[in-house]
Amino acid sequence: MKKSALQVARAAYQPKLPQALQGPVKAVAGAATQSVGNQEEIKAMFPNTYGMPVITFEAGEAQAVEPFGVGIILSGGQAPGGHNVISGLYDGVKSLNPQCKLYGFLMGPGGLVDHKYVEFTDEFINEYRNTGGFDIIGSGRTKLEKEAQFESGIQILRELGIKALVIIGGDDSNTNACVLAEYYAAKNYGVQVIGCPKTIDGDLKNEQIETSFGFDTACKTYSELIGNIQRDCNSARKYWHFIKLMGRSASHIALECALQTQPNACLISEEVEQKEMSLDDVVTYLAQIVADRAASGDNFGTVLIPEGLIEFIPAIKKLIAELNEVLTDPATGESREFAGAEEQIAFVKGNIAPENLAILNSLPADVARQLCLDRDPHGNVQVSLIETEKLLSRMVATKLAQWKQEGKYAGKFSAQHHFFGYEGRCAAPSNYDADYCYSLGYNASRLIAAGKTGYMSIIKNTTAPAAQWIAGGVPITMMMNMERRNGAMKPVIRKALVELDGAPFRYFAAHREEWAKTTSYVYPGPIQYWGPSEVCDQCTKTLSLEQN
Ligand code: FBP
Repeated sequence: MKKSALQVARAAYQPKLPQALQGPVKAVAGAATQSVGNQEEIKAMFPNTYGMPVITFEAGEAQAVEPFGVGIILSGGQAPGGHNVISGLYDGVKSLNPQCKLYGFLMGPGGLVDHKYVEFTDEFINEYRNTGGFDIIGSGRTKLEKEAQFESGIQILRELGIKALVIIGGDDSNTNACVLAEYYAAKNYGVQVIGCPKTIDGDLKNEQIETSFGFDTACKTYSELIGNIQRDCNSARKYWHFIKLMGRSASHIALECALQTQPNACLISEEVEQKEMSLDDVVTYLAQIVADRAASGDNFGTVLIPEGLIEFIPAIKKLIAELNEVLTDPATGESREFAGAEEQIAFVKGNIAPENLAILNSLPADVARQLCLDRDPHGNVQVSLIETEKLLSRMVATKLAQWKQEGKYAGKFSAQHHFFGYEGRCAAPSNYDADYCYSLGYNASRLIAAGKTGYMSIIKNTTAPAAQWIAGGVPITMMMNMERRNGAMKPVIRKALVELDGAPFRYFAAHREEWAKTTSYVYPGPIQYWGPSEVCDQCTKTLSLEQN
């Protein structure tokens, strides 16, 4: 593989590890845990993996370890740092015994089911250290949830002598990891399952998980781009830039980018829902900002829009909930099959309540169409395919035209549109993500050696220097509650949405009026890998506000 000069220099970077992982460890167990909700139901569904304690690693005595095999899977959307989780795990298992083997299952969970794998070697791993992407083994969204898949998996795990499987994924994939851990434990198959918190969306976090990996690098990449656009915007002074940002559901990415770049407006889906805003309320809010700036002679600006916005507008949320039910076959719990998109849309329209049909019909045709079409394998609307940035700017233009006729507005409105998502998911990991991910992977090897299953690898205290980071594991059942999915109640990891009483949102809310009126843009520039620590080693503003 031909490498850029940056890649060559970056390959030599040795990610930092917490002090506790720099030598032999002992696992210190805390008190028994409970799930965050529906405790009796979750306990009954996970009799072998419920209630386990949180684990913290401390310095311990070296012990001889027999060689063993480990398998790893990358699941779901790409996130910067995945390769470092794998290299950390590789170095971790080799440090326990150089005869240990690490296998990667190809193209996501499907690789386990279909027995497609590679064995990692020093040479292979070294090619990918500190690089972005998931291309080392590829990723996929196959949902690992059926007994037949688990049974197919155990065959290859036994054949390869694998005693532990590490699944790198978001909330859905880690939920499935927990179901798999429980299944293998119940069957006494002797295979441990360990999860690892990944997603650029930043919504897999809680008391035990400070942040999901990739969020830091992705937000820094988007913020660089937004900063560049803002500088262009402030130079030409003739466009309003409508910028949609990834993050399927929660608005953490949009909020973090707003904290880094100080745009004129940033919508937060969770606030839109809490205030019960309609689509028209959202449009009026943005049009007012445009009109106020125009009154001061500024016919330019930037608006950040979270990808999942549409799902949080209460009337549309109700519509989507009914669409999800209608699109699921109650007999099988699987998605209904249709001959084509038109048949699917006609079926939906004929089977939803009149008030929801009215909402559907009131939406622009392209948005309505996307809402009626297929979900991803986890049952989510594919929000990345809905062009909310264009929808909103179109509606703002219409509102401003109306205000112009009424003599309430006299400015010029010309819009540009952007969608930042895929641009940041495979960026070379920032120092934070490079260190955090390597530590998560290395730490997973210690959870395996300690015989744990149904745990997620965790690294805490990450706003401190890496040596002071705290390594350990959290039982996945602790993060679960029951939620309605595809027409039935399911045990799932609770998603972390933006908390409106949390420090990051409060900081944003305290400053947004000023950012709307005055042009207070910040231009963060590109991620730096070498240089002063205050430039290279900063965590996200979200994390720093949350922790301090
Ligand atoms: P994960 O939750 O799997 O990490 O993926 C996040 C994400 O990047 C979302 O932000 C986005 O909505 C979605 O993946 C896009 O999915 P796809 O890669 O299948 O287009």
